[in-house]
Amino acid sequence: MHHELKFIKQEIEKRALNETDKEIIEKSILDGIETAWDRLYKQQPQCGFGLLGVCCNRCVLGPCRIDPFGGEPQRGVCGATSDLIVARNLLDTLATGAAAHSDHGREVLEVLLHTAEGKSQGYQITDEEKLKAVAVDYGIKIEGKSKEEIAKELAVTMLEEFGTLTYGIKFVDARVPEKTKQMWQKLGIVPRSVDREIVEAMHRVQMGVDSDYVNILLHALRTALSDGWGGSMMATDCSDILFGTPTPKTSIFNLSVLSKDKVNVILHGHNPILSEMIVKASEDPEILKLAEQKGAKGINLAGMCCTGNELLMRKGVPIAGTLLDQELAIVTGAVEAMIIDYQCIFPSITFTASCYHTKVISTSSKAKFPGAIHMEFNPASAFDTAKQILRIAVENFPNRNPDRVKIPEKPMKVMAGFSEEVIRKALGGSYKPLIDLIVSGKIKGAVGIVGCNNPKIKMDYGHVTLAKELIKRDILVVETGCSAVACGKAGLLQPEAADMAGEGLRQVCKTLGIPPVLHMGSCVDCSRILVMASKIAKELGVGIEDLPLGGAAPEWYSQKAVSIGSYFVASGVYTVLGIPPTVMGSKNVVELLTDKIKGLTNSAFAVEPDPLKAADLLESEIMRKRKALGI
Ligand code: MSK
Repeated sequence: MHHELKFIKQEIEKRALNETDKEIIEKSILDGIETAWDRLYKQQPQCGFGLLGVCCNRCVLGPCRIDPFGGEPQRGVCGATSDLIVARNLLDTLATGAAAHSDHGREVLEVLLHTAEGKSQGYQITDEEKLKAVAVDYGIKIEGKSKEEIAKELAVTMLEEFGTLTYGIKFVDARVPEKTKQMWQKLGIVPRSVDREIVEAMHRVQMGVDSDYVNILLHALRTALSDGWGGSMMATDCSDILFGTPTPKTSIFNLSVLSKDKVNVILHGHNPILSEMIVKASEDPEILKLAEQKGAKGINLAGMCCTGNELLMRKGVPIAGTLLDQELAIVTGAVEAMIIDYQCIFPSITFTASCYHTKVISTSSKAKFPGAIHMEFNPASAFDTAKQILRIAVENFPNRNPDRVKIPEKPMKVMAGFSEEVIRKALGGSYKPLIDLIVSGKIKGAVGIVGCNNPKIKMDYGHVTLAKELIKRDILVVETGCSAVACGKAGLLQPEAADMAGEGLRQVCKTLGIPPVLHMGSCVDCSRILVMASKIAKELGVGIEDLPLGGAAPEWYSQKAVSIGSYFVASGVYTVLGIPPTVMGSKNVVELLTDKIKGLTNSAFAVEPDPLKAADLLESEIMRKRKALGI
């Protein structure tokens, strides 16, 4: 028994950094619930060919694989080498991620269009100032037009840009610094439209089409740019128009945000169009009365993954956790309903829920989960559906078994809501004060830490260690996605965290009353980082590739992260990955992505699992760019 307990404690320590997570991981082990960590263990050893990216199963000549040690076979049945197989697999992966972000964006645009036409229920145009600013970027005349007319024209123009009608993305014209654009023109990677690049990527990976790994990787960069400066940027901007541009908010993070006496509803997934309506419905008197009748003291909404980030940024809704917290939230035994749309939802989530009283409610026709209650969500009846969904959650409250409930009691305070607009306004309307601080060396530069959790790395360790190390070195950190949540759980998103920063950054944060790690939103909101970088570059009259910036994804898992990392690198931002991508089976591909690309975009990928060494790499790259700028 003593040995067993010791083993459990060791296992918990290996799995997570945060104490509240550890408490529930212990419960998951004692309850006998299988989680991602257990499934990773059962998958060992993982396929060596797969890890190197040298297996190909895209046609039935195969599946084929290449001997990574130089023996036979050296070519697949079609004749593809390891370079081609690796590059094609990478393009396929990246296009999947770009499609996910961009399809999310398209749904937001459709809601904007329906709202402008008066065909949606419960939505409204909340940020007219942003609507007008984006319309101007899109070359739309706004004088004398109602907000609905402008919104309709904007939504239709953006939706057309998804296809092939316009042969260009207006955000690229309006927002990318001239020098950076010229770099893309030289490389032939200016994105032409969102869907076009993704469809062309699918065409190129068909057997017998693109067989040149360099050509494939260049198209990968173009596809990623159509995501970052296209689909994701449209998602961010139009979500701001519909639901409001984020402003600073305080809230709380981690599994302690669940309530002992209220109906707990977790909002998990990515798109704010569903979750915003659930927030609205949760304030409906009829729903609140039902909750009271069922013995609850109200409704407690908590976010998870990026839908959580969307709600936090605009409404201050607390966040229960990141990717690896989704199962743990259910294991608390206190969740009445987990409402999901799409992306980052474990296919096994309904299986986990079946061990407790939790109902999983799926809402998108494109993401069904066997065992979930499916309540299709569409803009025309959004509010009614949101109420129906909440009724299911409330009626499930009496089924909660108090003997199986364990909720941690250490919520962590956070400050979030740092949109690009807010940061710029706080600086007095231009980036000049920030540029001055960078020139003076008080702030050496900035790094965007983004991406997920991955059970291959102790949960949150990569994000938190890297962020702490960078701020200590006077490097400002901006974050999105699960990275921001990880650092929030560790207390880095509070103004008091400035005490952990180097002297220069500490002074700046104390003067402005901001944390040294700024939460800029969800995964699609990495586009806010691009906009901020581009505005700074324009003020300085240089390209983004010249700025002392870096990117990092210490614990990434998703195809979407491949797209984000690639549009960072294509935009000129050196990016360090904590988990190796599946490209190591091709020396040529690795050399191109980590070295040769520097001559093309003044940036590159690096792979470094140790966050302290990753901080060294990022700092030296920032210093290199400072030197080149003469500062
Ligand atoms: S939610 S893509 S696990 S950051 Fe955007 Fe988190 Fe990664 Fe999903």
